[in-house]
Amino acid sequence: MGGGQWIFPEWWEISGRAFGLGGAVGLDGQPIEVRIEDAAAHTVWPIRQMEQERVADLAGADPADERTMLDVAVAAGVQPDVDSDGDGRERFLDTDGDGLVDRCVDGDRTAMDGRACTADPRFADGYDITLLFRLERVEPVAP
Ligand SMILES: [Ca+2]
Ligand SMILES: [Ca+2]
Ligand SMILES: [Ca+2]
Repeated sequence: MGGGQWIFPEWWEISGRAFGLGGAVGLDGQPIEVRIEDAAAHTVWPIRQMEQERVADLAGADPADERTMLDVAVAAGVQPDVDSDGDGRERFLDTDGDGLVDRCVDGDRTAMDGRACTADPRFADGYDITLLFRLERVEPVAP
């Protein structure tokens, strides 16, 4: 998506749950209103997409910022927690402390050095992400 404000990947696989369901039915028994108070959406964000999402594309970010969303997650101490390719959990490291991942360790412990390692197809795990929503009912105000 253009505009540089869309940080989420294409969610080709997503599941959701809704809590606090309510509503009302009309005289014919058909629903006339459905309310959802809380909801959760779940997906796995693959390494392949995270290493393509640049921080610089975010609104208000420094265009010279080379970090990707994977770099940001790794710098925050968060490693992928979903073994998508079944070879064990992969690890990503920033060995020189510049904020950019430069070593990838595959599930079988094979290490690959260099910035380009994150684009190697052997690295295919992902981050389990759940987004929680609280939906508040509002009354529209006339303009
Ligand atoms: Ca793996
Ligand atoms: Ca580095
Ligand atoms: Ca792998």
